[in-house]
Parts: sequence; C-alpha cells; structure tokens
Amino acid sequence: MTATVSASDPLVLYGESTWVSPWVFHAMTALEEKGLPYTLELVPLPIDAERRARLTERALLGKVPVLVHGELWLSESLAISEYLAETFPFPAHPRLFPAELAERARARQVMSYLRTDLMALREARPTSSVFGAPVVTPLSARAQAQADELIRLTRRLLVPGRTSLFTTWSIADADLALALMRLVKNRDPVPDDVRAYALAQWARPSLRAYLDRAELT
Ligand SMILES: N[C@@H](CCC(=O)N[C@@H](CS)C(=O)NCC(=O)O)C(=O)O
Repeated sequence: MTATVSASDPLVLYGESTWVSPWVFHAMTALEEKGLPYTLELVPLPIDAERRARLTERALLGKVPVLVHGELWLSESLAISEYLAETFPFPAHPRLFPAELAERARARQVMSYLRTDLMALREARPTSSVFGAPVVTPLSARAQAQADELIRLTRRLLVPGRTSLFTTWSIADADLALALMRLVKNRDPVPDDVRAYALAQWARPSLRAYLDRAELT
C-alpha cells in the first residue's frame, strides 16, 4: 500500500456526525494544535456497508477517524497524531508529544492504557453523557474500580501548579481529560486537583474545536 504524499497536500479528516467519538476528538485536537488547515467529512454511525468498504479499501480499516493526506488514507487515532507530529514537526509547528524521551514514553503509556482499559467505565459513562445528559445510574463495582485507578494514575503524574501532565502540553493531556470528564460531567466523586486539571484541559482552544461542536449536537 504505497502512497505518494507531499506535506503541502490538503488534509481531510473523516469524523462522525453524532460527535461522540473520543478517537475523532483525538485526531481533531492534533490537527487544531498543529494549526493546520483541514476539511472535515462527517459520516453517520454506524458506518454503512458501502462507505465502510470504501474506507477499508483505502485506509485498511473501515472506522473513523481517517486522515487523508495526498494518497495516504490513515485510520487509528494514535497513528494519525504520530503521523502529524512527524510530518509537521517542531519548531515550525507546536509539539503534540513531549520532547523528552522518558516523558514521551510515559505519554504513550497513558494513551495506550486509555485505549485498552476502562471498558466498564466507558460503558457506564459513555461520551454521550459527557457532551449531553448525565447518566443517573451508579457505577458498578468494576467501573468504580476503573475510575479509582484512573484517578490514582492521574494524581501520581500531576505536579502541583501545573495544568499539563508533562513539562509542556501533550496530546495525552487531551485523552486523559476526556476520560476524567466521564466522571466530572456525571457528578461522580473526583478530587479537586484532578477536576481542576481536567477542566483546565477542557478550556484549551484545540480541544474546544471538537467540544463546542459535540456540546451543540
Ligand atoms: N482504535 C480506533 C477506534 C476507532 C473507532 O472505534 N471508531 C468508531 C467510532 S468511535 C467507528 O468508526 N465505528 C464504526 C461504526 O460504528 O460503524 C482509533 O483509535 O481510531
């Protein structure tokens, strides 16, 4: 699957029309943070068979987000932000990942954890309840245990007086804030420092580009 791409090729992001995807949120935040012009193409979920087949053919997987750049069609949110970081690098463009190697490794660890864990919490506190009406049912023991782990991990990384996990902002902050907002928005107990961190991220303009649309939908 070779693809010819020039950095000056237009960028297109495929998102979804209900604005509930944490993965589209990640990709859009990356584009916004980089300050890159791009066009949004919104597809309804579930993706219909014809569209899915077309996406699968070009992007290998029939899911959104998909970033189109020249002949490259790329799915998987983390692959997209890594591609943008390397194609539009610092200092001409703001960083998406920490400059320092150990911090970068930690950022990737956090993002990997957020993508592969927290299933019970994600089910109990879906993104629709972050952007729309809160859920009233209490967390199951399993979801609560995952929420406790999420909070413990955040507090271990937070440095008092800093609004980002690492020395500078990184795309891991956006992902972690969204996970924490599943609790904040549903009025589940969250310690003040963790809530303040999540809310500071929530106000960041690169995140607002997605959130403003999601909260309107
Ligand atoms: N691991 C993927 C997950 C992408 C994903 O699951 N996307 C969902 C929307 S949130 C999707 O496109 N689902 C297709 C469908 O529901 O038809 C990523 O990080 O981008």
